[in-house]
Amino acid sequence: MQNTFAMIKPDAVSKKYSGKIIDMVEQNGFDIVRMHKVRLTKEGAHQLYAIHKDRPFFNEMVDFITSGPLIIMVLAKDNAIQAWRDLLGATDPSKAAPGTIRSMFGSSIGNNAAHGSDSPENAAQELKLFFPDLK
Ligand code: IDP
Ligand code: MG
Repeated sequence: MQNTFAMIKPDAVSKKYSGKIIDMVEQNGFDIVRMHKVRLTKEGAHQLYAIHKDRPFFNEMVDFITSGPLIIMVLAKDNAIQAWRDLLGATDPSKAAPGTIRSMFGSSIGNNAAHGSDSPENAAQELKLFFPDLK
């Protein structure tokens, strides 16, 4: 079993898609190890998105991710990091495969409903940032 870090972003939370997304988590064989509804501070957003700090839309990302409550989760499954990325679909919902979370619940490349760590290194970092007590 592997852990990954997942987040239901403010767009999907405000549209009341959380339950549908959590249902997909469970139906696709992930175990929900931890789950919290939280609000990110600017500082938290800067830490989460540190790897994107030189992108032209960095401030837009920070404003969006701090715009409302989000749901953070630790998900466990065999090969969880890749499996969750596969279930998310492409970053741009209009390019995401049918049946993926972003294709079903995302509305733009920024407002794309959910997040998942993209590598073991980033998963370790994101899990430590949001769930520091997790062993
Ligand atoms: P990922 O979430 O699929 O890993 P990344 O390239 O790591 O995609 O980008 C992180 C997040 O930044 C995306 O999920 C999306 O919310 C936002 N983002 C990516 N590209 C754009 C863009 O061109 N405009 C606005 N926001 C973007
Ligand atoms: Mg990424």
